[in-house]
Formats: sequence, structure tokens, C-alpha cells
Amino acid sequence: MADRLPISAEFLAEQNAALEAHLRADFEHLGAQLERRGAAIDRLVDRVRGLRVAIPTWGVGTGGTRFARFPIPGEPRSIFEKLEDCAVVQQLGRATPTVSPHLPWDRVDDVDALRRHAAALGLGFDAVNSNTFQDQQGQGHSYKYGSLAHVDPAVRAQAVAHNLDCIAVGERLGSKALTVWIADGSNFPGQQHFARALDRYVDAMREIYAKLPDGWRLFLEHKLYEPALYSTVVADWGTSYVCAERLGPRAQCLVDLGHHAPTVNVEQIVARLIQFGKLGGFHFNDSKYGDDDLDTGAVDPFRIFLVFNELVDAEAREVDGFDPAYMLDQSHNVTDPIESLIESAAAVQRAFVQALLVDRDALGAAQEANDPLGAAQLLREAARTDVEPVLRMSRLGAGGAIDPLAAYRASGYRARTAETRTAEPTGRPGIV
Ligand SMILES: [Mn+2]
Repeated sequence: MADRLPISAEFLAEQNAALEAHLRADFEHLGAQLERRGAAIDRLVDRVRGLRVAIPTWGVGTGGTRFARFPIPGEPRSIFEKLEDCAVVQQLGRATPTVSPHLPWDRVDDVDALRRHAAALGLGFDAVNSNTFQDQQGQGHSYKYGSLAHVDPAVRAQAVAHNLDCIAVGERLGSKALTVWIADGSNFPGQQHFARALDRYVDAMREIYAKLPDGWRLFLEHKLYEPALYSTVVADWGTSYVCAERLGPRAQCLVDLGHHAPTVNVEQIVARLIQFGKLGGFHFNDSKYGDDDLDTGAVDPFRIFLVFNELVDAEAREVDGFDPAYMLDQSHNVTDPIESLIESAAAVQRAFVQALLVDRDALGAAQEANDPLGAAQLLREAARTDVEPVLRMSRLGAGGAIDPLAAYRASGYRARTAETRTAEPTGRPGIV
């Protein structure tokens, strides 16, 4: 099994040894504080250790904007090297044991070798992402005017076949879900018949849904705008919900935090999808203006806390079938992607632990008593708790780094890859 780990156990032990005494003191202090509030810190450590966030394979390459991309030395050039970088994130942070592959960017001739390579790095595979938003070499039909919602049945058939191929590859990798995001839409008023386009999408998705293997789920990812800039076929959670409902119980909605109108209440959308039994999972990121794909928690950590407040509430109420899949989906334009992924996974963990600290009985009582400030105060109290010792202790116990960013910087990993990965990467990393 995991016998090809990129960071040595001796190096990690050395890094942790310098920090462990202070961590234990901080942990004890926080534990006493939390005990007064009725929370057991050891239980929080267990809970955060159970949280899993997938890394998309494209996330370890530097992202870019439509203007430019600035690659860094030592970037991964193939899916095999991407997995090595994902393994570093997991080894140090211990929150990201799976990767979410993308086809055709991650296509390989020997899928079993890829699975073995991942296992040797201590990684498994999460949801497969299909791509019908760009044309591939040798492809029979163009997606310029759409894919699953295209007016031409031959283009739709090609897009369906690609998604079925993604399922076939995913089965061999050990995936259990297919995420479908389509770029279909229009750039001009009148260009596309709104109703007919959506009907075509649902019909095509039915063909994919019908071929889902046992135990698989189909995630529908909506997106308000871009690349289509006048209308998008699956633009919002309402459209996504209706489509998932029409497809069947194994079709669920995926919430990418950046895929909404700027002022939309995302945590309420999350609550609605939970209530309707259709929350499939998340693509975590942060934003300031639109679909910015900034690092999770970088701009507005309170927002991700509020999302987790809904998730923890659903879990506490034991909502039937509640099992969301978590993934980071960000564009690392100016950072070393490994650093961004380490910090972003920690941001997800932090929001989760803080949401676990909300006194749900007191919150329910404040809501019933029409006490707006009292209710808000309960959330604020949880959100401003510094739970870093919980995250650090969880990592230490799981074999990771107490301070994963510092350990990564001290490891010299990127400098090593810069020496060994000298050729140009093939293809451009992208994001959805
Ligand atoms: Mn996404």
C-alpha cells in the first residue's frame, strides 16, 4: 500500500517534535474552555478526523484567468505527477485522502496502473468529472454551441457517450459518482429556446442516469454564467433541483460556492436542498465578485461556517439519506497550489469544527422565542472560537504535520520537483 510517500516520516517527526509541547498546552487550555461550554475536545478531534475533502486533479496545477497563466517551476506534467502532489497535501494535512479525476485531462492508457500508483501514494478516487465544455483532438462534433443540450442529436449522443466513458473509467478507479457540469447556454437574447434546451439536457441526462452502476450517484453542477454570458441552461439551484428530481433518487445537486448570483444566500440554498433530499455535495472555494475560485475561506470565512452550520444541523437531525461529498474547486493563480490546498482543506475542517460548537438546543430556543440577537450571538460565539489546536491535534494523531504549511515550506518538495520536472506540461490545467 502507501509505500511511495513523498515526505519522509523522519522529517515529519522532526517538524512535529519542535511544536508538540506548545500544542499540548494549547490543547489542554482550549479543552478546559470548551468543557465549560459543554463540548468535549477529544470528540471534536474524532469528528474532524472523519471529515474527508477531495482534491480535484486539476487543482495541483497553477490556474489562470482568461488573460494569462503564470506556471511555476516543478508543476506536475501528468496525472501521475499530479497524484504525487496530492499525496503531499494529504500526508501533511490529513484531510484529503481522495482525488477527483477529470476526463479527458487525466486520460491514461493503463487505468489499473493509475489506481495502483494512487494506492501506493495513500490515495483513493472520488467523483469523476466529465468535460463537454471544450473540444478534444479527433472529436467528431464540436461543443461550440453546446453539448448535452445541443440542437443536433449527434452532438448530444457524443456528449452522452463521453459521460458513459467517464463512468467506465471511474468504475475501474473505484469512484462512486459522476459530476456533470455543462457549459451549454447562449450569448445572445433569442439565440436559444430556453425550454427546448432544458428538455434536451434532461433527455440526455436520462440516458446517462440509466447507465449508472449500482451504488453510484450523479451530481448535477449548476453555474449562473460563464462561458455562456447571456443564459446558461443549468443556471441555478432551482433548475438543478427540478432536473435532479426528474432524473431520479440517485441524481443530486452539487453546490459550487461560486456558482451563484453575488448576493444569493448560499447557506439557505444548502438548507433547501437538504430539506428536499437533493444535496449531493460541494465544490468549495471563495469569491469576492463572482465565480472567482479563490481559496476556501480566504475572503469570507464566516460564509463557509454558515454553510457548515446547516450541514451539522442536518446531521444532528439525522436527515434521511444525508451524505454530501466534499471537494475543493479553486484556481490557484498566484500561489503554489499545494500550499493553497493545504490551507483550504484546513479552512473546511475549521468551519466544520466551529459549526459543531453551536449550541443547537439554545439556538432552537432562541428561534422559538423570537430572539434574533440571542440566536445570532450563538453562531458568533461558535464562529469566533479558535479551534486550531483541534485541527493540529487531529493531524498529529493521524500522522500528519502539526503545522502543514510550515512543514511543506521546510520540506523543499517544490525545489525538488523543479529539478526533476523540467519538460513543459502537456495541456492546460483548467477549472470548473
Ligand atoms: Mn465546480
